[in-house]
Amino acid sequence: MYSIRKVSQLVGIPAVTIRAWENRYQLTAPVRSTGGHRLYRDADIETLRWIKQQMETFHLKISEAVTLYRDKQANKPSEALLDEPSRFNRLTEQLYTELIDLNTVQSNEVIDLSFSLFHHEEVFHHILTPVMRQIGTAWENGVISVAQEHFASQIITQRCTQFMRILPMNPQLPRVVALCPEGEHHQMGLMLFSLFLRNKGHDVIYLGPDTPLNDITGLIRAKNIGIIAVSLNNPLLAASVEKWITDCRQANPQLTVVAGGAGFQGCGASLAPLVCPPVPSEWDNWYSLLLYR
Ligand code: B12
Repeated sequence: MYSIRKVSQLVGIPAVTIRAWENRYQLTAPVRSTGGHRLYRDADIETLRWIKQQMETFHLKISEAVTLYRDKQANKPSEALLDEPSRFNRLTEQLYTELIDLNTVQSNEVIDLSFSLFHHEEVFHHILTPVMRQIGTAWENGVISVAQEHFASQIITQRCTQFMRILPMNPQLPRVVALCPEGEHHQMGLMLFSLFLRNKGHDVIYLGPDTPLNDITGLIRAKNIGIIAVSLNNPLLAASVEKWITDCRQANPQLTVVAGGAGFQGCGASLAPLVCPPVPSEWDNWYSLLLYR
């Protein structure tokens, strides 16, 4: 239990404001100590933090933030105080600012807020992916350093990986290995597709960027892999990857290979049917057609 002074320090809201919100909106419900002082629980602190973040991120009045809070409590979609694209944009901008300023805590807070407001798929596609695009472009244009890009990539992939861990798994479904071949460092597309498969219940062994293909051959048998997801951006690597995929399928006829990313765009006829559409909204359709035909 925390005193009002401690709560004020922890959340950065003056004690007088906490009391005013309490009287006006019953946001927090402290118990009283024997001396009559207010005592708050962790849940009260969470509530106040959430409200404060809403007000700062979306420039909301307290009454508007309270409305959002009540909608969230009731599991009700919010009456749009701001339309959805503007909310995505605000969160994307804020996350970008925190990431390039190397602020671990604040970056994670913006991501937490995003997950508290939207479905996780919306967060991946409308907030984390645009931020990654912005970061990559800024890096290529020399606006941000390698250190800033690494920090941002690291935080974003870490948060996506956490999701991989918590989504429920269906052991009946084929196990997947997901990788970018050696030399390929762009991993956001692979991560999104891996999350898509995890969401379906597949066990995904996520190997990520820059993976030597030679190492995979043994792993397919040892781990009873049913699906390999390969992501490629660099078309110069396409020929060698295509050869590896062909050899791999010959050696393991039961294996399903899914190829994705701009690097496969001009690939040969043998690989073309394995290339998945780049637009995530088409993945569902493609999934039912190819994997379970
Ligand atoms: C972020 C980024 C980086 C980051 C990557 C960080 C990371 N950890 O992933 C960093 C800064 C490291 C980087 C480095 C480089 N980059 Co870069 N980068 C980008 C950027 C801005 C965004 C890529 C991204 O994350 N997109 C978000 C994901 C979700 O989208 P996506 O990759 O397009 O994937 C979609 C689909 O293709 C599909 N998909 C992808 N993979 C798979 C896999 C499967 C199985 C399936 C089903 C679907 C699927 O799903 C996604 C759905 O939206 C793009 C430009 C852009 N605006 O796209 C350039 C871009 C990809 N980079 C490029 C280049 C050239 C480089 C460098 C060579 C730059 C350099 N001068 O050194 C290096 C190469 C690094 C390497 N060896 O791989 C070029 C690639 C051109 C090409 N095709 O060869 C691009 C297009 C920029 C450009 N305009 O020229 N980059």
